[in-house]
Amino acid sequence: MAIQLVISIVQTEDADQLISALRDGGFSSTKISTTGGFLRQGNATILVGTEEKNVPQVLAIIRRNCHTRIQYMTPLPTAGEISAPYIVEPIEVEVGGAVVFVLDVESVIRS
Ligand code: 2BA
Repeated sequence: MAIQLVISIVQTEDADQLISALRDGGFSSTKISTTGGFLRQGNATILVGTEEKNVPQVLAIIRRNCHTRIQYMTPLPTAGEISAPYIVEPIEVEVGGAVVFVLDVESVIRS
């Protein structure tokens, strides 16, 4: 029986709904609080270990429950700009729905 690990990085706002939908679908999950390297804002990483044949169902649940949103970030001034008058213009960044990695699992051990 081939097991795969679905790692999905989702927005914090979507995490609880996603976990509930996974549970309704019969899937166990683990949520880890994480931080995106670009925006430096909190997000959530959801781990689901499941049989390979179930992965399309898990991906469909993720797709249904994770939404695209616009976030704003304020770029930091460079060294040369700090002393000069500096107008901060927030930039729009589209985030999500989810960034998903699917990995083969060598073994599952419960002890
Ligand atoms: P962040 O790194 O905070 O990135 C948030 C959003 O910023 C990204 O949304 C993307 O639209 C944009 N972005 C990221 N890096 C950028 C750059 N160098 N220049 C311009 N825009 C950039 P998503 O692609 O939906 O990613 C959401 C979160 O998923 C990321 O949060 C990060 O935590 C994770 N992620 C995305 N790609 C990843 C990867 N290849 N490896 C590991 N984690 C990843």
